[in-house]
Amino acid sequence: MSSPVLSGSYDLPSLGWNGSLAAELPAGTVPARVARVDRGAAEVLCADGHLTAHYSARVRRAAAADPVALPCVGDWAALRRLPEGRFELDALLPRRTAFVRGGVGRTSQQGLSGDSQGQVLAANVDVVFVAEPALHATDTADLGRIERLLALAWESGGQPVVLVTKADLVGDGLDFLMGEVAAAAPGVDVHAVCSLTGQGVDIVRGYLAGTRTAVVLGASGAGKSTLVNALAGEAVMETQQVRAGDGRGRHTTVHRELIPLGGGGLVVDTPGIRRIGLYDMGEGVDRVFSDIEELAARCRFADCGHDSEPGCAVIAAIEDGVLPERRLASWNKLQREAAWMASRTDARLRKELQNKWKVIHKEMRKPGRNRP
Ligand SMILES: Nc1nc2c(ncn2[C@@H]2O[C@H](COP(=O)(O)OP(=O)(O)O)[C@@H](O)[C@H]2O)c(=O)[nH]1
Ligand SMILES: [Mg+2]
Ligand SMILES: [Zn+2]
Repeated sequence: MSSPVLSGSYDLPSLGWNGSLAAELPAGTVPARVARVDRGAAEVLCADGHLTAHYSARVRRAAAADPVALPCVGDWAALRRLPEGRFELDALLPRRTAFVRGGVGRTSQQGLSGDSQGQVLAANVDVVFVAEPALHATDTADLGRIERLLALAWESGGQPVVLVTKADLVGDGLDFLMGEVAAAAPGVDVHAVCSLTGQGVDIVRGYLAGTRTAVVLGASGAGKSTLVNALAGEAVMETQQVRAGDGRGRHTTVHRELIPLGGGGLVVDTPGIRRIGLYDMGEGVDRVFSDIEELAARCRFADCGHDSEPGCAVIAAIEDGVLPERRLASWNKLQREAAWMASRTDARLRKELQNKWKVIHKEMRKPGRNRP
């Protein structure tokens, strides 16, 4: 049986292939970029086209030991051609960046539950677009969602950018809205986009110059797939049909998927994630709240709790209307979550995680190792 070729052939450099990746490729293998994953197999883009490659026993074993070793969208993989002509995904090349989420959910007892193992949502991503629809972005909870996604984005190693989508829906309110969002995203570019009229789409495309790869995050219905289609110039992703009555769409995108854009660059569309947990987030949270960190440095007491202490620069900024009170609450919440996550996982292990896949994949490439 040969691997089903779903379409044509890909020019590797247009997918981001370069000399430093080539230097990591194990002998006798063929490079491919993971476009989508399913259980036990990945759809990959390579010189032989768009095909399905099942995981080798070695990849399955590594992933069973640590989910971080599981192939994910955006990964560069080494394929091995089996005697029957089929390709097997036999190793991952070192990841340049990785978008890792923690396994955090809620339980009635502790408020939070989770596991200490991260899950890689996308790899080798240069830009993380956080899409928030104009319709909802004034809502306090949604500014909080922007902050949470930005914390993850900073940790991923990619450049975070906030996109206020469906800009056509707010009319004159757009300037105010953009100000609110910008205040929740210090040091981050914020752009208004309307995928229907094309407003802002070229600005978004500008982040994908050359062979840069972006991931689009945001709630279901934020307009992510519609934006991806606008970037591609054709309907590559299915978008939601608006339901009669409440004007909201239904879930459509169910897989994370890497889409090479005709004009250069690649973009990963994602389904809406209901609640995305932090993972190894300390620095990401600090960056999202850099304005509060700066204020806190000016508090009278070094250990100020920014609650009711005298000489608190943070409280003073809230009283002066410079800092929204919501932001202090959001900072406290994400810091607690980051600290809780850190307490669940060994600090040394978490540090190691950042480079773990490099080690794993070096191990995986040793000839003869882990062979049955
Ligand atoms: N008014 C308006 N509607 C949009 C815009 N972009 C997307 N939508 C609509 O919002 C709904 C959800 O879009 P979709 O791209 O499927 O959202 P996703 O779940 O984030 O992928 C669809 O009905 C789109 O037609 C926009 O810029 N303006
Ligand atoms: Mg979608
Ligand atoms: Zn203080």
